[in-house]
Amino acid sequence: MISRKAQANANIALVKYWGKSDKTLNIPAVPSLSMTLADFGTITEVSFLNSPAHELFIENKANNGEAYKRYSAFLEQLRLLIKYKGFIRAQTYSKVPYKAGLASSASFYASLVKALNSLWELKASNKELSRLARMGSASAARSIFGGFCALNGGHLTHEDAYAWQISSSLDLSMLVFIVQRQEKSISSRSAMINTAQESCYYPAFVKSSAQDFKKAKEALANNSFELLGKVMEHSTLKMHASMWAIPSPINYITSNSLALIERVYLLREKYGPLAFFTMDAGPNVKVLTKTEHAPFVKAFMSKVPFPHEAILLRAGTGAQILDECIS
Ligand code: 2P0
Repeated sequence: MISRKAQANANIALVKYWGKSDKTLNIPAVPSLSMTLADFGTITEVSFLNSPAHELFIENKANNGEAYKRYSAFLEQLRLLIKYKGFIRAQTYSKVPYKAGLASSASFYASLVKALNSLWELKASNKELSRLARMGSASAARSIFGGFCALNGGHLTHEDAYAWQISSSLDLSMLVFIVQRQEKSISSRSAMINTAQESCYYPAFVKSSAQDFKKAKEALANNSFELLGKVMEHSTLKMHASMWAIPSPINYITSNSLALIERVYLLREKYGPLAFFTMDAGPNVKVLTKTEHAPFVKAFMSKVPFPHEAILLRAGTGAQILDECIS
């Protein structure tokens, strides 16, 4: 059986994508900027299937639920684009907890597209793969690339909505504090659509995102960790504030998340701007620091009085084809 296997790492947004300008093509309403993490991702193997439907296996278990519906709809879009009529089986294995605000869909769709590119012999560039991955999950466009990565947003065509790598000499690490592994009650997809439709703060989030994106790019170009950290926290809090400003508010922040945020504030008060926090669509908190300060920051942050896991991750590579096959 012909199969192809690819690996892609999760990425964490420093400037957040939240909301879509086109739901069918899945085009983000705002530009975003991220860091791809090392050794924190998903492996997906794809093969041709002689059956009347696509198949999806997550951690060796056949999936017929929401994940399958989304995967299957995505494959239908791809098949139309590339004019392919057959069906696909995907088997996927991940180090990233599912639906916990830790970018599991980004690493899945990036690895899926990378593997399909090889299986279908598309010979597509990474720029083109980022467009395709975006249709599965917009943040996946950024996981095609390693290091720091930008993704276009706004009223764009499919052609113009792609991701690209941004070079910087900053050597940063991300401390991922897992305070909850359970799946979130509301998916980021529903939450962002709801926010865009209902939040009185959302227009301000959209308007100010271009400025955040510009500042973050400048910070990377000038190796300014402090500016990058400040922009990241600003973007994070605006995103969450916009979710709170809905008649039926969406809240991902728990008391443990807040305790971690306060500990970051305390760290800065005592030792200066060594670390900045971010959060996504879940209660887990990520702390950005220079790699040289990471062990100190981890030890300081870990003194919070509740159970948690702290994973220290450096910047990682983009999506890659793996030689050996799972089956
Ligand atoms: C991001 N998030 O920029 C933002 C910040 C979560 C918070 O992208 O609907 O799974 O599949 O395009 O990419 C999570 O949403 O949403 C996300 P879809 P996605 O990383």
